[in-house]
Amino acid sequence: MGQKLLLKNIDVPGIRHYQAYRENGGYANAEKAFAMTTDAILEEVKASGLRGRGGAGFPTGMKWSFLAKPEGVARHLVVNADESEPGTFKDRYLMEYIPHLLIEGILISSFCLGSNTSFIYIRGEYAWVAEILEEAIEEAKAAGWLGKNIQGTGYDLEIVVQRGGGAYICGEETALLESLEGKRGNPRLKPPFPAVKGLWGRPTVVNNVETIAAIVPIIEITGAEYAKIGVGRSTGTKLISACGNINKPGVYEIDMTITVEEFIYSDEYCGGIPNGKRLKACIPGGSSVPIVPANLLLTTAEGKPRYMNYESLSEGGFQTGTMMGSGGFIVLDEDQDVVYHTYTLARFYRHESCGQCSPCREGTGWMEKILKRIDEGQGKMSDIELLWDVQRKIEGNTICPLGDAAAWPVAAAIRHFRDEFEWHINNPEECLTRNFGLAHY
Ligand code: L3W
Ligand code: SF4
Repeated sequence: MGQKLLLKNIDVPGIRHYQAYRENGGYANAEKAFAMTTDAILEEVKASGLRGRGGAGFPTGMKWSFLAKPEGVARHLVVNADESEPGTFKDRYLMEYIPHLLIEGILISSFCLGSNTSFIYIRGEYAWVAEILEEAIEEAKAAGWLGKNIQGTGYDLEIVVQRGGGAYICGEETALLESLEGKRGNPRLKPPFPAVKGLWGRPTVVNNVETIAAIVPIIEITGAEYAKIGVGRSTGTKLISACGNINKPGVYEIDMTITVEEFIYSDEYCGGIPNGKRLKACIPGGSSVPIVPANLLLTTAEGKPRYMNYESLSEGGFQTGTMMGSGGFIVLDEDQDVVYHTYTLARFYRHESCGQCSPCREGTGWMEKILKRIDEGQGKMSDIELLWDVQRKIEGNTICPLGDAAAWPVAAAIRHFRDEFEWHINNPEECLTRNFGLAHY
């Protein structure tokens, strides 16, 4: 059983509310942080090796140290709770069941960064979770953990919960900031990074929900102890939301030392594949990362076991590896049709493209159309090369990572499952009568 830091109290009755959270050690780490200097808190975060849990894995301590501090200009912390990546639902779980962990994390982080107004930007579809957060914020305020002169320290903090309007692109940090400013959620060109020029042009740290929640155990056990959990640059614990063809879908906290095979087959985690079916493929990090076939998922191209961490999952690069991404682990069994799933993902990215850059706006539409006709048995062999060509022209040529995210699954599907594309083209009749597909992910 791996060490639990974020979910250790998740089964405590009433933990959603202040009283139970406080009785189980809640806000003790905020108290501890208030007795430290802001530099000392930053040093703990750096020492922890914590990497951003939203998908990019950027070192949190480094991001915080980039925060500009011009005289007389307010700074902000913005928590990215716009969790919209297909297959990803771990932030919802944290916010829904233990909201005070996030609030305590925001409190410590905001104190360290010098933010007096911090924001939680939550996807609009999580309306009931926004209400849970608002209730928890009121409870924290009533107990003196938010508002003016918190616990007599002289430090003031307000947390504003802002609901999104239903656009996936607003999970991209600069689109999120635009949306928070009341504008259309179009990504900005970077640099400047938000740490220098963010919300209303002010220095802003944007971090994922899980990243900010992890600040609480880092203060509790120290950065050095946190860094001892996990392996290499994959320190601490990671939440994985597992779904698809598995016996036990759900959210798991892992310490990043377990193998992928253990994660899929052990009863502690996914509990294997239903009905004795064989594992076919997996998208381990949310839909924006390359799909890999079972053989390359369980072992690397060199035959070494693959582990559930940033380095091991990406070993082999895009030719034979994949990515940890946001930790949205989607398992496909032998009955799943990769062409169909690639088509549904292409449809998703076409729908969610903000349309600012031509390669993404036009390319996602082309990929959807080509995949649709192949999926429906109306494709021709030259479509495979055309699809390959279109995805290559998107990757690396866009303002934000949505373009890459749309291209990578298509590239990986062709690279690893070309025979399935050919089968669709050679068997048009069967394409129309098959009944593949996962109900939800
Ligand atoms: C200051 C520098 N800050 C980098 C900051 C930057 C950002 C972070 C990472 O995309 C990925 C994407 C999705 N000075 C800096 C600096 N920063 N250099 O570091 O930046 P970046 O550009 O590597 O990534 P990103 O734009 O944050 C995120 C992938 O995640 N993804 C998305 C999942 C979506 C969810 C969701 O719905 N919750 O998780 C999954 O894989 O494709 O590649 O903060 O400002 N010199
Ligand atoms: Fe918009 Fe796509 Fe360009 Fe991102 S890559 S800015 S989503 S058009």
